Amino acid sequence: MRQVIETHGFDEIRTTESEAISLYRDLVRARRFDERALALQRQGWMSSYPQFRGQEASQVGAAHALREKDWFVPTYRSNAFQIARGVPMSDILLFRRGHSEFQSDHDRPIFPQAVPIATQIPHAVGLGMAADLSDDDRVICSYFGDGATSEGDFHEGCNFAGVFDAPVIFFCENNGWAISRPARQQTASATIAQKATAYGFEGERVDGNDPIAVKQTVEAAIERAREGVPTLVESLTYRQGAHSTSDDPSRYEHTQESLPAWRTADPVDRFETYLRDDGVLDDDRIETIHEEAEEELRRAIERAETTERPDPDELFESVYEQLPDRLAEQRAWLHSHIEDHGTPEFDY
Ligand SMILES: Cc1ncc(C[n+]2csc(CCOP(=O)(O)OP(=O)(O)O)c2C)c(N)n1
Ligand SMILES: [Mg+2]
Repeated sequence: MRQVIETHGFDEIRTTESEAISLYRDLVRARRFDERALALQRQGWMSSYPQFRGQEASQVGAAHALREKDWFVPTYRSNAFQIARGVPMSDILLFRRGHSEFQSDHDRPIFPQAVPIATQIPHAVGLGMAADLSDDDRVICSYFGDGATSEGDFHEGCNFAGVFDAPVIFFCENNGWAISRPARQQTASATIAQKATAYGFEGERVDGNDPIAVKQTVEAAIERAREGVPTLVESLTYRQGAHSTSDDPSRYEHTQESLPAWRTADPVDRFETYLRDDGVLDDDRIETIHEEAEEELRRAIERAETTERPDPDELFESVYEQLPDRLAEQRAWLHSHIEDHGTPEFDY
């Protein structure tokens, strides 16, 4: 497993000072976003929110490895990746206020967030096969959790990618939990990474709390993918918060005594300490980065608040050309409800 946190000197770990600061800035942007988003949800400002606290490095590091043209195929917990990839924070907030499409005109190749577990994995493989068939050297990076590895879609996606040499990175964020189910009860395999062997490609474990290690792992996986060899990355990280704002972790034991300290360590604090020790960051610089992130967030919230609310009819679009009777009835009910009671301002 790559664990470079004990290594010192940026030459040794193949990164530059400016890249290290850029990683740190994105960790801070992601962390502040996550904290504020949780508070906004609690105020009834937006719908249910899945925190990613503790997983920032596992996402930001990989986002820095991807090239502009590469596809990112996210889950509901991949917001830190999207922030680092340049998706405006307002878009992420608006998604949680009912907008299904990005509202800004950013042009990053990113799929919609998948909420059904593992369904995005075969989509990612299809994208990879399409890229391969059209001689396009794009790589597809698909995120999912430890729980997703128990789904048939995971197996089918990996099997197809191995058989058809699809340029895909299967990025499993092993955050220790699938809601209340500890990861150690998810599989009888010793590791998730080793499952790659059965599919005929590479599997690698990485310290997911170390953004530089994650970035280097994904860079190597991109190179392999371009040669037609997929990689299953198991990023060892930790979900510090609840599963989502609908979860009550006090109903299950939300600690895992058996995990080592590096696994549950806070990735933002740890990287900050590392960069301070190396003389790359000082108080002033850190304060400026936090202030800039706060200002960006303030503008994103303002933009989200001043964006017109989505048309409730959008709920019924995009899936069926012809609405089935059952959904047509529900739409008619919604219309009469709005006519009688109006559209509620805050009803999350
Ligand atoms: C197909 C499907 N089954 C069940 C669920 C309910 N569900 C939502 S999140 C979750 C756990 C997923 O755990 P993991 O894959 O480890 O991702 P994490 O939430 O830890 O990021 C489950 C079972 C779902 N969304 N989709
Ligand atoms: Mg999980």
